[in-house]
Amino acid sequence: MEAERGRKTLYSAAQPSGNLTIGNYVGAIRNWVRLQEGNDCFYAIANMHSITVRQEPAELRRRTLEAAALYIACGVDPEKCTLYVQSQVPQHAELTWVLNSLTYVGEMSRMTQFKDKSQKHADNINMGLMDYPVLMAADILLYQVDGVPVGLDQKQHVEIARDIAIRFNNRYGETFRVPEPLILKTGAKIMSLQEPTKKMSKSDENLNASIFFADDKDTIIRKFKRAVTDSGNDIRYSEEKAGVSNLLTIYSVFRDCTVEEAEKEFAGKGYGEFKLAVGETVADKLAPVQAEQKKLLADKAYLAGVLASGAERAFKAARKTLSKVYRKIGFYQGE
Ligand code: ATP
Ligand code: LTN
Repeated sequence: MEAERGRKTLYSAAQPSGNLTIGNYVGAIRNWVRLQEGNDCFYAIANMHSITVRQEPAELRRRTLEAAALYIACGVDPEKCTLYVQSQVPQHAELTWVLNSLTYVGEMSRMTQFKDKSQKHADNINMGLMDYPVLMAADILLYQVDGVPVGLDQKQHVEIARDIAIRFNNRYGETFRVPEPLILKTGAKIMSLQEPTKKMSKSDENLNASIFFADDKDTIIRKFKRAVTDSGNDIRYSEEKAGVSNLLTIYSVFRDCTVEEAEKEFAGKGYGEFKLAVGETVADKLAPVQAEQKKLLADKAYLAGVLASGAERAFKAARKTLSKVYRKIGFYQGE
């Protein structure tokens, strides 16, 4: 972000559909924390997106609060940004309905995530799963934002949001600001520890593939020790060394150094020592975040207050855009 160009409005969200992984943190949440300084940020817990795959209701409710507590524990500051739960702002669903009529079935069925999730949940290819990017476009466009900080896997969805905004503006006149995806140079796609050519995902069936925020130190170290690397022995970032490169990226983010500095630190050392150092560094960084999350979860009244005032602020901003949209498309809004 070019801070010198003044304050921007930004939007992002993550689903409460499982335990958050260090992939979510490295690719997105750490950037949310950085960008809340000097910008007007809206950050949401996208529970409406979550129900596109089956959820257990009590678990979804619990995870929604856990996600809120975790963002705050990671440094998202509700005094500096608007933090809220998506389903508490009805305009998201309302704008989705309007945008649905400007979106083609063909373009939705070509989305990578839709194809992946349809394969994974072959018994539940529901309309919501296909409509997911339109709901995401509504999220973003309601707040007239300049940028959307996300991991690389969500770039395609931000691009479709841009296309829909441009389409609407062309048909009905200037209404939406057209947003840019904001993707970090380092860490935009953290890979699975078991299959380093695949994205680390919170819904991976192999629990050894992902590091969760809820993992304890022993588990974290064990998972890193088992991480798939290669048969070589040099700790170097390169395309042919997906596993080692992924570990170097994770280490550099959690150590707050560059990948080159990390390579230098481990020059001549073995994979075993390297993996242990990565595990210890990550575990030591997560421990205080876990403790803070636990503390926040013990104070439900505080969390409820934060989310209520976030929803109220979001509602006001969203209402303004939706009213403009309704006017443009000819929806009766009274005299
Ligand atoms: P799933 O893995 O179950 O499909 P998800 O983790 O991709 O879910 P979200 O929780 O909604 O879905 O993602 C929140 C943010 O984290 C998004 O900006 C996404 O791009 C980012 N993100 C998710 N996984 C990674 C990853 N492995 N590396 C970098 N960023 C990621
Ligand atoms: N689909 C996103 C989460 C999400 C989002 C958004 C991200 C929902 N609405 C709006 C950015 C902007 C994901 O990461 N799975």
